[in-house]
Amino acid sequence: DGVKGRIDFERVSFSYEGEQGEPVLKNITFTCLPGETLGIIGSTGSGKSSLVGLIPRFYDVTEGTIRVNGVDVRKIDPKWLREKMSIVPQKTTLFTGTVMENIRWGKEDATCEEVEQAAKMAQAHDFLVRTPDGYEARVGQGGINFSGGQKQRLSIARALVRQPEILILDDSTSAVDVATEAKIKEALREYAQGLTCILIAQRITSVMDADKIVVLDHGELVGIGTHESLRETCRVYQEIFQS
Ligand code: DGT
Repeated sequence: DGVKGRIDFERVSFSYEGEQGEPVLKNITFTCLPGETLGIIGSTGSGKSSLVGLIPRFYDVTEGTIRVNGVDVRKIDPKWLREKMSIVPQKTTLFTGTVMENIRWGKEDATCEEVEQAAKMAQAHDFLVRTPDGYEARVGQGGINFSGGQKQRLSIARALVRQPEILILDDSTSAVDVATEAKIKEALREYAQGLTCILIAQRITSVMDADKIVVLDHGELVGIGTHESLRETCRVYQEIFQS
């Protein structure tokens, strides 16, 4: 199990089908080791979401290779891949139904305890138990209207209840305050040991304590390293840091 949750990008380039011109990703190489947290940062349109979408094979690479657990993803059944990983997309998608049903979505056999544990890590448990119906509260039409940040936390709980090997958060804490975001990350470190985590973020504070950070600029990897090293060596990172 030494490679569980490992991700390798090897000279990966990618263009969306039928699109002419500059590729969306150009010659990207990096490794994310099992249990590591990898941050991805870069201006809007730099290719962050496209990059993570290649891992569960929402799209396939145009050139190069992506390996998950050492195996070329093109040789892996996408169904198996998506079992192993949870992606929280930028836009949360809750449906009309109870909170419990929403968190369980994708793992219908999860016990109430597992749902609660996931909600605790995602920092959703506390606000849920403060609502009159708790986990039985209805989401959506006629139900409780959660704030943007609360919906993001429910989406993260949904991702965690599946107990993935790889968790990908695509700007999923953008509406969550910095203190709560820090609590989520702390809970993940404490309870989800061995989980490989990829965090796309707009703000540096969201990724600065990651094991390493990939800096994207117009589809190119222009820096990789810790916050400290990038702050000294990567111009694009410095610009984001100062903005
Ligand atoms: P964000 O979310 O605004 O911070 O931007 P990123 O960094 O996540 O960038 P991404 O990967 O969404 O977009 C990179 C480029 O790819 C950008 O020029 C828009 C284009 N693109 C994104 N999604 C699609 C798609 O589904 N189809 C096509 N044809 N192009 C797309």
